[in-house]
Amino acid sequence: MSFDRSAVTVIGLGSMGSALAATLLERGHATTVWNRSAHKAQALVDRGARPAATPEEAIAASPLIIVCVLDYDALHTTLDPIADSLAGKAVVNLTSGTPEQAQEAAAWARSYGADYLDGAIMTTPPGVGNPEMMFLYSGSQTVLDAHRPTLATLGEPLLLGADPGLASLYDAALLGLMWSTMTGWLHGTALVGAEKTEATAFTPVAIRWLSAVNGFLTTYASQVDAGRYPGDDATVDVQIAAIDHLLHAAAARGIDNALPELLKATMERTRDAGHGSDSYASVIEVLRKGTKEETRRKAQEEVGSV
Ligand code: FVH
Repeated sequence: MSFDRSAVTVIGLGSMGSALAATLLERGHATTVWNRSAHKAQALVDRGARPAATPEEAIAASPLIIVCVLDYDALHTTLDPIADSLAGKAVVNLTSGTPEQAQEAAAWARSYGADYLDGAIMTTPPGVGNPEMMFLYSGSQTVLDAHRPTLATLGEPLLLGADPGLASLYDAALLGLMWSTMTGWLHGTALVGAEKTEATAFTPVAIRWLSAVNGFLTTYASQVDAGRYPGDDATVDVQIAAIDHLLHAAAARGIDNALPELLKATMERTRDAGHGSDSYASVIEVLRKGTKEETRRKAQEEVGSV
């Protein structure tokens, strides 16, 4: 059987899978779709997608299989019973999960003769198809090289390395960054909002501040890599004094202070570890130690439970 090289199958037609399939269709790819709840395929079929009656039929239709379901349980529920049909296929898994789940899925796919690329979508469904949006990939470079034009229609593909877990690892790290940034912005928005400043007035100033913060990150990245944190811009001691102003201003206006209190406690642990006159980048020493302590605690718990 011969294939159109750019033919693609999308398995999973929730909000994200539907956006992926719609974009592929728009860009002229022969797109076969399958979803557990078949009715979700209808809007795509109306736009030219080919509906598959079963996951097996969907896999047979294309050399490139994109999977975007809720989680890895859903992926395995769908594909395990028909895993033999994956032989010779390129599987691109855009389902969110942990690095370990991605590594296991890669080994599982390889054991059935499929080539596996894991991916993390760094946008929401409306951003699919925008070349400025990042699609992080890790695993088989062969899959990315063979299908780059198709995958590039979804967003800019960034290959992080051969370890299939890397895309999920970066995804987790970047979502953590997003949540802390958005919660910090919302805390600031609540604070100025208490004095009748609207979010739409505060936000342009906040965004301009974030571009200065970008510069701090660039400076501090080199310090983290070098393991030296010269406090020649602003020291941890100075930041601890400054965060008290935020805590006071927010408490006086009835704003929840859980986030800045956590930040202050982390800065104080950094100071207590001897980094008071170092830059803010030295907080990484406390965060890394936390990871080690957590790992040790878990290991002890596991030993204790045997
Ligand atoms: N939506 C987003 O903005 C984010 C952006 C970053 C990446 N995520 C991840 O993408 C995966 C899918 O997310 P989604 O937004 O499309 O999610 P839903 O709209 O809830 O669709 C879920 C699909 O998964 C199917 N599904 C669920 N359970 C099973 C199962 N046991 N067996 C087979 N399929 C299953 C579900 O099918 P149905 O309920 O329609 O029958 C949908 O197709 C996800 O990993 C995000 O973290 C999206």
